[in-house]
Amino acid sequence: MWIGVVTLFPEMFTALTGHGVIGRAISQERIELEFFNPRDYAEGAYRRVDDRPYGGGPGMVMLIEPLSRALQQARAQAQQRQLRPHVVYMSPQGRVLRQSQVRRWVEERQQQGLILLCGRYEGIDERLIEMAVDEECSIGDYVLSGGELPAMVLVDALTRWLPGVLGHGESAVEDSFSAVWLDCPHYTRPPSYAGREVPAVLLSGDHAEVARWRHRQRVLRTASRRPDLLSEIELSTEERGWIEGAACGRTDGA
Ligand code: 9D3
Repeated sequence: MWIGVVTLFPEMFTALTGHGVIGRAISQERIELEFFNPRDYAEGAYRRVDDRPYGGGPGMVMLIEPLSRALQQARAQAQQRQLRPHVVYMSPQGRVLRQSQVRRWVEERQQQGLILLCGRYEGIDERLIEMAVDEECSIGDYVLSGGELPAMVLVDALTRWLPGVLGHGESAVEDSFSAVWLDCPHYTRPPSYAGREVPAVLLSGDHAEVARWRHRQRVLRTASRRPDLLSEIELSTEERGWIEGAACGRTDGA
């Protein structure tokens, strides 16, 4: 999957490209990131990329021309590869990213690629959004300093779904399960630490009982910590029973 990134700070992306599964996916060319810096298309001795907002007020707005030229370069590179990428503007005004959207993008855009537009300052000129942006994407309701970290979040989330990126046992399909439910608790050696024991069922060797225990933990944790997620889940009778049992104080599954 080809991803063009329009950013004033391409160096930030080494945090993503130099480490772990994403670093490996890049060196294996399962994903290709190409950067386009509006600064390289800015004019004058100062190579300005921002200016004061019409109407006044604090902060600066990214100039449309350097940004638009960088975007055109990205489109030209995509065209050379016979790609027709969507342009996604990382923006606090966008729809909040969810795992379902990540999956959709992988399915829809894997063949055609994506161009991610990272804003700085107060954002970009609205006319560029109207003219060139297909979708706006936020990663959540908190204020960051620009679109680079959100773009890295998106690339990380997308890359995990590409064929061959995750090994056995850490399949993205299995993770989609944990996109619905919160995860169960995990334990490793030693079996006893500071007087705290690993739950006996995990040492029992009874795989069916382990699976049942883990599923019940996922359900109970989701119900107590993220009840908002339950509205999207159709509960089985057993799952409903676990939740109602916990609500009246039982944690023994009875
Ligand atoms: C006065 C209003 N500004 C706050 C200082 C609005 C504002 C402008 C620019 C808020 C954030 C940003 C920079 N953020 C992003 O570019 C961004 C972002 C985010 O801040 N949170 C979650 N997702 C995203 S995607 C892009």
